[in-house]
Amino acid sequence: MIKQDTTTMYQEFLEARQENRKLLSILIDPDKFNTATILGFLKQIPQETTHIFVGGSTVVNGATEAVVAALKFQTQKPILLFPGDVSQITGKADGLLFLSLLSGNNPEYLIGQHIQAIPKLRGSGLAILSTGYVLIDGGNESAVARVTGTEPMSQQNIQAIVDTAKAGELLGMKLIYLEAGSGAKIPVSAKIITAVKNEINIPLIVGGGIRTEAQKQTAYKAGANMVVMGTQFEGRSTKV
Ligand code: 1GP
Repeated sequence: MIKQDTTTMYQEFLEARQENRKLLSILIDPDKFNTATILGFLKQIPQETTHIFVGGSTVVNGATEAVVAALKFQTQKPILLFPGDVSQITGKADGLLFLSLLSGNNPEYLIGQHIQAIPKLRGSGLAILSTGYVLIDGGNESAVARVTGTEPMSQQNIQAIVDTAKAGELLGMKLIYLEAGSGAKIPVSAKIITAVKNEINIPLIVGGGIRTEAQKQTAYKAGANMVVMGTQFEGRSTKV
């Protein structure tokens, strides 16, 4: 497949926002994924899946690239890296969510890993989507909070979350990702999603703890342009 350039990849997000089309991304954590089950996995994910994200907070070196390479043989869906750190960046994917953890005050995840990534990104052909990543309390400790050493934002403090997302937009970020953390007990509330959506003029991604159709629809109705689901489909590819 010919790699999409940044403009084409981002255009899809912009159009979805303008036309109120819903995007669905299924997240694969390479540490929990068995590539031998890939065909069955792809058959069982929802038909309306538009994107596949690959990445995790802690992934063994090389595992992300192996999963991406295997996926590229079996699906035409765009594969976007969702990396926990620089080691997970591979030019075999179509694009990269270049995540800056705006909710935390850890410089390593605001700008540090990003600088280290540049030699890998040079000439990689990856579509790079600058993403303001906002970690919100999902009712249990998330791997993101643990690995980055940052505190999630309280779901009660809606204004602070809105202001954080807006700051990301004004810094030039192309997407905002509201994250309750993989396996969150409580997904990001509809109130928060709507408040952020009403403030920003860029596409909005929401994930963490969304397991049911009803939860997914709630997020869309509240204003998410893309919903990300991971844990719900992990059981379909158990590592042996
Ligand atoms: C985590 O938002 C994603 O980064 C998906 O979360 O695994 O809870 O679906 P779940």
